[in-house]
Amino acid sequence: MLTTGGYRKYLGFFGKRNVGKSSLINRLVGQEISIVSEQPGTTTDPVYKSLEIHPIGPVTVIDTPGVDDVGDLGNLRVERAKKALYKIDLAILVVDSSWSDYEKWLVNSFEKMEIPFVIAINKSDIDLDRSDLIKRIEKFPHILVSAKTGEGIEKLRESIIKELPKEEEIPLLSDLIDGGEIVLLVVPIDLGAPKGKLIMPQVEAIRETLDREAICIVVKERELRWTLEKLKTPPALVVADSHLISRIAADVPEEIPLTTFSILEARHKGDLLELVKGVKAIENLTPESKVVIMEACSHIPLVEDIGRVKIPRWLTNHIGGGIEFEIKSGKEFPEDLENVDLIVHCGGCTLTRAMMLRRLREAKRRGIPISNYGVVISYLHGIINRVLKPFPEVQALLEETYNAGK
Ligand SMILES: Nc1nc2c(ncn2[C@@H]2O[C@H](COP(=O)(O)OP(=O)(O)OP(=O)(O)O)[C@@H](O)[C@H]2O)c(=O)[nH]1
Ligand SMILES: [Mg+2]
Repeated sequence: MLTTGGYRKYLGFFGKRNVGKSSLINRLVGQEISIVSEQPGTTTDPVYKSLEIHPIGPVTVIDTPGVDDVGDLGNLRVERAKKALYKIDLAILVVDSSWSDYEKWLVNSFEKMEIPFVIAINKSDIDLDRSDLIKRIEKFPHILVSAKTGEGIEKLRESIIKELPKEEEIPLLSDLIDGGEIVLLVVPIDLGAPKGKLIMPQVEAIRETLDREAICIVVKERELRWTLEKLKTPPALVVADSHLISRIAADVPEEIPLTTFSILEARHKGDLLELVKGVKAIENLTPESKVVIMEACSHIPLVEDIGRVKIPRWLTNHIGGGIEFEIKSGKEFPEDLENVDLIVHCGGCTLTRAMMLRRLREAKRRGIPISNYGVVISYLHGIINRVLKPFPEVQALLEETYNAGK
């Protein structure tokens, strides 16, 4: 059986008015979650409903208002449908027998925003001339269905599962080392460190090293140089905190791979390449730019808070003043991101990988560069190339991206 992994998927239903979007959703989920009527324009606001769809798992279904033609573009209904596009993992485009500029615009948007989609040709119980439509959509995944009789619904379900992006698990560091090798973790015990505890990435790094049957050595920054001198075999990897990285890089010989907990987390939880691409936007910032600092949790800010104080200060010094900073915190990805030139996201320790990837996608679809605290700090300290060395594939892709953009 095909399954899609454990995280919540967002499915968006789109299409013209009265094609049967709401009816199809109700049929697919086996519940009356959306109002159906023969009156076109029944659904006026997107309807969000979270539920389990067997065997897809936890899903949030978004029923969007229908739009009659492309002349409607720019009106409120389209704007609402458009917002749903940022969020979804997969789109279901519902059509009857016609293919208008609106459907073309939707498919165009799906392709541009890299949203996988399935076309559901609804009302198969009615005899309609669909030959022209089929010719136009041949190359896309499409299923003939009837919300009324249930015909094709199982096929649609299978197609949804097939097209949904699959989850990929990326370890924190175990793929960077071999059994028997040494991993050296440099852990600051300062005012920011929780009393009597190590923080999550440090604990995970220890656990993964042990699972790999490698050797984990944990030191504070003061003991680093001495430890390196004592070791007969140099470590296969040194991992340090971003905010100490310049000092630590000076103590670790160039030939020893060095990275930061944030870089490891960025890869483990999100998409390191996207976050590194985002950091390049710093060079396009001007004193008129707007930067959003995005925190996934609403913690009580520390006096020298990394996101609220230090990063704005370093960025301001780098650009030479004038940048407008805005702090956005909370689990929801904010909607009002007009004229934002860069998002600097926190490490996302309270988020799952799926949640982080969704946030990256939402930024990407809005065309806003996004990076994170750790990557930005390493960049602003001139150490990004060094800490990315253990990830030749990211460096290679990055070079490719830049060469293609030239
Ligand atoms: N014969 C037939 N009628 C259908 C089918 N699916 C929906 N309908 C009818 O089509 C009409 C519109 O259905 P809705 O589900 O409200 O359509 P919608 O796309 O959500 O419409 P809006 O919310 O106005 O955009 C209703 O009268 C439904 O009973 C189908 O498979 N066959
Ligand atoms: Mg509807």
